[in-house]
Amino acid sequence: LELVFATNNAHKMEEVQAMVADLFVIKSLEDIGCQDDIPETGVTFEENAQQKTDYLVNKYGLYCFGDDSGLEVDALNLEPGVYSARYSGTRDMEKNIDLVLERLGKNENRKARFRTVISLYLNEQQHFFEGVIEGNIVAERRGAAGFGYDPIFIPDGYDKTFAEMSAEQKNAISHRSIAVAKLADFLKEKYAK
Ligand code: ITT
Repeated sequence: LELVFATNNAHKMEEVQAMVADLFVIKSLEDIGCQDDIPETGVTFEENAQQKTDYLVNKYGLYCFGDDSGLEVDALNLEPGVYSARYSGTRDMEKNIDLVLERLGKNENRKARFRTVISLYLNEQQHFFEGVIEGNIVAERRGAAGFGYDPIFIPDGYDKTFAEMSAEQKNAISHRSIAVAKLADFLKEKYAK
């Protein structure tokens, strides 16, 4: 089985590759010669994830999956949420993290979660898989691994931020790995040889 992963985010590609390497072959947008900036205008993770796959289905007729994800902070009314990639109005993650920390200030309620929704389009059918990990936002950045908001998020039950964990540690518990495990189970059950 070959599926195109509708992402321009190299970190997502790397994480998902490591999770499904022995299950199916992932093609990148580069592999299919797509350099487009796929529009993301939805107000839910589902809508945005499906926009990524709809785009490839409509333009190339390819079976594919897409990942829309973000950080939901309780004390910020679940922001940045679907706006995680451009919370400060730019894709500059330094600024995006600064804005979360600034808006949260000294608020004692640091509860937050990462959410991933994967859209899969296969055999003329649309499917969704979701992964969530609960945790807390720290006062200051910690760690240099991972990407995005990893330096300010500590998953429940741990004392390290995602950015202080190895890729293997993060991938063992992350929102993305939970969603990818559901995708993998589905593919194994339905399409195993
Ligand atoms: P694609 O749409 O091309 O897949 P993107 O980076 O624009 O890539 P999203 O639209 O899903 O992805 O935006 C999600 C943002 O949320 C992303 O840019 C990160 O800043 C953040 N994010 C997503 N997953 C994350 C993770 O595992 N760790 C930390 N931050 C994450």
